[in-house]
Amino acid sequence: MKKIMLLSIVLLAATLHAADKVLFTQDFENATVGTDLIGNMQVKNFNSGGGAAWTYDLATGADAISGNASAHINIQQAGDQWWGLQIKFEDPAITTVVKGLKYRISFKIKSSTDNNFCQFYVQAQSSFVQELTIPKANTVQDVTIETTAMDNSGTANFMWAFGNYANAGDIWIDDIVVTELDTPTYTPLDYSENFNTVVPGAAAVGDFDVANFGNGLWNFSLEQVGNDASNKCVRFDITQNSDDWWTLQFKNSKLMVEKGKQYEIGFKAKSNIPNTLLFRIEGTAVFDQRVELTGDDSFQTFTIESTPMDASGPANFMWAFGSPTALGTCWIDDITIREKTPASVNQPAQPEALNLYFSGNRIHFLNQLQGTVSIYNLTGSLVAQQHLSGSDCSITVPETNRLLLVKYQDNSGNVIVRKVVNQR
Ligand SMILES: [Ca+2]
Ligand SMILES: [Ca+2]
Repeated sequence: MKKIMLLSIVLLAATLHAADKVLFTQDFENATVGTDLIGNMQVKNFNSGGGAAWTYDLATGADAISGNASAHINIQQAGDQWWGLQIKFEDPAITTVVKGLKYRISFKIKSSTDNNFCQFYVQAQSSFVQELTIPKANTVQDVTIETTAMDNSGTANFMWAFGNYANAGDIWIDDIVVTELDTPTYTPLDYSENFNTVVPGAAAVGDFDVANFGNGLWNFSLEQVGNDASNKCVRFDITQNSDDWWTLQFKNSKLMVEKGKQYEIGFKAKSNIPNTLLFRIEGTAVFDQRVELTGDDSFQTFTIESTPMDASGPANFMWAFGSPTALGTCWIDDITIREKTPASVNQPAQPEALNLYFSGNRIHFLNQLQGTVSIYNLTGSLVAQQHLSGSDCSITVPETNRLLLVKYQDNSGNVIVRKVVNQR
């Protein structure tokens, strides 16, 4: 799946783990330019027949974007194929990747034009691709890309592809570092969006895509909530709909879920008329729940608990406004998506955990106890009771009893009952 990610977002990438391993670096300081080469990077036009044309060299001195030398290309024509113009590094001794591991690629890049564009690939052992917009001209930008897990082990190539894009010009690249990431430690999903600071795009609000699958019409915008200028929500004006639930979708496709986990989805929604929408999780499991909106123009708060996921992987968290949502205006705010914390289950204490003996006029407890011990005789009368804390405790009981019942209740309410015979 291709995703466009602005550089400012990419900058938020994680810091290095302790066991991460740097695979290769290239700062071009000692690089030389050869045929289809800058240093050990292949720089090749595969699509001159399709109109692609570029030159390449080292930018040095004041023209370098880091240190005294940087890779530089000048694209005259991007051609008609994405794969036409490639900067690529592939070396079996260096770029061997491992199935299941992820890789981080960081580099500096500068463009002579606004909104330049390339695609970054890790090929051969994965289908990873990241579309990369370089929004601002003549500004050196630090980019960090983190791949998905590799599908296979073996030699991979790390590639910047510049073909088939109208906005060409000069590109400088430097300080490339490729790092193999240690097996990621699992962190529970904990996502929230209050829409107060997001900037809407043509078909997205922050992390959420606003999708129209053809048979509907709607507009979306950000709208202030009440009198609080700092509080925004998303407004949807639906003017055409279809018989399909999937026509109009508001969804976050960037989240990963774990097999067996359940998710709690919180949000606020309102509608100007009594209305209904469908909340849906798609991907590793399909989970649906209808949401009824009263139409009284005040936000209702919803909490939805999913069923356990069938598998680990990417999932869509979706609010669908197709049928039977009626035409009208709906608003959404304050979305939270969190892994459900398992309720703590009181495990019944095991009878063998109660290690005791009865001797003389005392019952001795040898193991760690935190709770109340009640002693009954065989007619059911309470003969002694005491709160015990710690190990090596004892309770005094009437010596006349040969057989007693010991009831131990721990502080969580778990109960063990044992018969105990006086050893004298
Ligand atoms: Ca350099
Ligand atoms: Ca808000």
